[in-house]
Amino acid sequence: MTAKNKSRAFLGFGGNLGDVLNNFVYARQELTKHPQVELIASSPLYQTAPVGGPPGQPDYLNGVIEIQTGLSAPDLLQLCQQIEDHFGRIRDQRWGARTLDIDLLLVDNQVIETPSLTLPHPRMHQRRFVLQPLNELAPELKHPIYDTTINTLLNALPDTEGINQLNPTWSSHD
Ligand code: A4P
Ligand code: MG
Repeated sequence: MTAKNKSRAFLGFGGNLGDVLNNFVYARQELTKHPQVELIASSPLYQTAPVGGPPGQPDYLNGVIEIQTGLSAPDLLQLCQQIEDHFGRIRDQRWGARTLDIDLLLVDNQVIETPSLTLPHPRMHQRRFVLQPLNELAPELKHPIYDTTINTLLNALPDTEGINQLNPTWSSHD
């Protein structure tokens, strides 16, 4: 927990169907409307090649936000899922194309392994589309299981995943 018993959390945004940038902006706004969620920072946005899933799906848009929150990790997940559902997200195919996916990447140093929530996100350390935006916000933050910084994890990735930083970003204000 950080100041005033609040947690510092990093959320990964991804999507590759419809007006994803608009969905990101709306979802970030919805999250921060919650009285117990405060936006701290937003990463640049990236166009990324799909990792896994069915062949032929479009490129993704990916980004990471940092928040401070009084919510527990399960309550934060529930809030994120409600926002995903608002966009008509249908969870039919694992790693399939989606309008909006919000993943809990890190919540303080919490390590959680339950059927509905794993923290840190179990695949974040392998993914450039997560580590590159996260590295813009918190390069020195340590992964609670690997005890290694985000910057070190990023630099250890094989340079094979297509990823391009985009301009414009979330809005003209950041
Ligand atoms: N769940 C468990 N832990 C978490 C967590 N830390 N954050 C559970 C969020 N959810 C968590 O997720 C399935 C279940 O995971 C949820 O019910 C939740 O209780 P989902 O969002 O419904 O389905 P999914 O996203 O298809 O599955 P999964 O396994 O979360 O996939 P990933 O790892 O999120 O990968 N390529 C690019 N370039 N960019 C992407 O953003 N994303 C994926 C999805 C694949 N390839 C991609 C991208
Ligand atoms: Mg997911």
